[in-house]
Amino acid sequence: MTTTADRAPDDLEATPAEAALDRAITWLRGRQDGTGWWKGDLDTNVTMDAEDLMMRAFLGISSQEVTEPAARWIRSQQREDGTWATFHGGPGEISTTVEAWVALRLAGDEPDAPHMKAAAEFVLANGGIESTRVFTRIWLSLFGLWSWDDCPEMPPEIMFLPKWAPLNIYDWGCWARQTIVPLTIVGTVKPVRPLPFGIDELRSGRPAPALDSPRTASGFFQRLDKVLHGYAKHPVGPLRTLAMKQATEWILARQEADGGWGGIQPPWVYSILALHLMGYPLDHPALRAALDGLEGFVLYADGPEGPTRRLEACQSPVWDTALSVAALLDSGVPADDPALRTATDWLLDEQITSDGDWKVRRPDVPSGGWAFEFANDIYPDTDDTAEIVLALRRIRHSDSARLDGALERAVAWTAGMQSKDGGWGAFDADNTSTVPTKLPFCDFGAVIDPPSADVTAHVVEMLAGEGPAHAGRVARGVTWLRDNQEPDGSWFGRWGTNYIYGTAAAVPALVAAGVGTDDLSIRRAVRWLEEHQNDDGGWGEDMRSYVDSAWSGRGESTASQTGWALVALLAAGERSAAVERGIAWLVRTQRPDGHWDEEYFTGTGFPGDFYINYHLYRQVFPMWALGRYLEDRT
Ligand code: R03
Repeated sequence: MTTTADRAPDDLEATPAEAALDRAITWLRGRQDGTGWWKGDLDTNVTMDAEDLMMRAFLGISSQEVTEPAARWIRSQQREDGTWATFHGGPGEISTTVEAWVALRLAGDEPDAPHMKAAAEFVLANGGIESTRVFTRIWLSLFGLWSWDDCPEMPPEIMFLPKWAPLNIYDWGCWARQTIVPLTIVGTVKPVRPLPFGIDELRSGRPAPALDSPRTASGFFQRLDKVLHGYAKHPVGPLRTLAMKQATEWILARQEADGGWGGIQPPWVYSILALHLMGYPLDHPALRAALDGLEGFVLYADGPEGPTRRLEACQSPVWDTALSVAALLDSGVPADDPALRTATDWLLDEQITSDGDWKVRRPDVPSGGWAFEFANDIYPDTDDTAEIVLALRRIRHSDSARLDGALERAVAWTAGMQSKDGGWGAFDADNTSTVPTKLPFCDFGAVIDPPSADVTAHVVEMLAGEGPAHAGRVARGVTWLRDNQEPDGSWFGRWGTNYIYGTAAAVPALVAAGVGTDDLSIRRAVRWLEEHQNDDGGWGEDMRSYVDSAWSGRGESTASQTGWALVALLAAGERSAAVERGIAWLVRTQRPDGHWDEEYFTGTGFPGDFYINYHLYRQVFPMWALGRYLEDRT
């Protein structure tokens, strides 16, 4: 077959889709690091930067070199109405706006400046700091701007709970686990370091809301919280000391090679605070590495007002590399292309061959997964691992024994991480207890990691290609997917937005697992996608679909979501006018340099609460679609 990669970009016989794909290949090749990986910027929201400035103020290490460009970035993200949002085009969000306001006060902005007054007005109109999330009020408490008595307790004695007991730390999603362990220390010390300003401008004076009924789980835990507050004033001393020591050791044992924890900002920052409060000096090797390592998550840019500095919540090199390898392969780049070979070698070096927290629930499963980030050996995830296996199975490598061995190991790990219900969560098996979600502490973000349709689909698609040994697991995964299809024919997207993402994962997986393209579940998915195509030919879905089902499958067209929808339709065997119009949208909206623009966020950190703009999604997913579309026709 003649691949698009074989053709010169100015080939007069290339169709518009072929020419677009050629330009896209060139753009993506040009973005590979010399050592083999791809990494797009990962945009989230200004709580990252606000908390960085608050952390520095708390530790007494603020500097103009950090504060000024960070404040400039925060100001640049404020919208006309004075608010900050958690995604492009989203509504003002109160906790984000409060944290940004405090950070700008730290940077010297005066409360009567117009932009600060506008922010304060929005905060007051929406219930004041009394209405912010627990994490925001913990930050305020560190400075005496909120009372520790009015923050939910999270006692360090949670470290003593055995792994079968409700609420033990292994019943929490790994990101929540890594966050609450250091926060038990912070919340026990309850430090207060006053600032030279107050935040009365943001107080509504509203009394705390009434407790829920004692017969509900949330009402029960609200009352338990009062008991724990009492206990915190007179704890059994030696127990508390031992618990704090265990928490500290747990944290130290999980520090990664880059100085951080879990490859994500919250545990990183709270672990720094916890170690510091346990008496570790800032020049202790663990804290030195942690503070220096944070610098690796910083993105610098030149804004219209001067240099800016912003912090990534997380970094996605492994994920981006897997998606990019697949994009190039789909585009017809040969399986032994040098760019793919260096990417493969880099990925092979990243494979995790040591144990992590996942082992608590799956003690008999040997290691072999991949994590999302550069350094996160304790928390590999099944989603990254599945996508890597899918991509690398198609690579022709000079050391095929090494590649095969690595993939065998990865397949065994992923298979072993299947949950009892037949699905797959991202980081742990059977992380399904809903008890943690009922705590008053947990008012932000998912705190458990149960199986989701997108992750289950990626794993099913991968295992389906791994031979009959996995047929039983695949069959149970297929049943899980069938059982979790929405009544309208779509699937929920846990880590990408939203039903378009879930559906784009599920359809190719079911087909790979042998479900016929004429099966009713596939037909219903196709119909849902076709019904949600925009008039311009693209697809888009607003983040609001996570809180309001009227937004399901609806929103302005974006490159990544159009790519996803097409991937699903093509897997379903569709060669329809809808497909042609989608392809035409991708061709029409591509930039001359082969890239696509995408201001809208299409990645999900936590449905309803935390969203991600992965900068490479706008590139790799259109390439998946164009490549698969063209491959079919040659
Ligand atoms: C896309 C698929 C691969 N996928 C991995 C995706 C990783 C996504 C980045 C995660 O970044 C986080 C940011 C976070 N914030 N707050 C929390 C958090 C966790 C991860 C958080 C929320 C609640 C609690 C603790 C921490 Br409790 C900003 C599978």
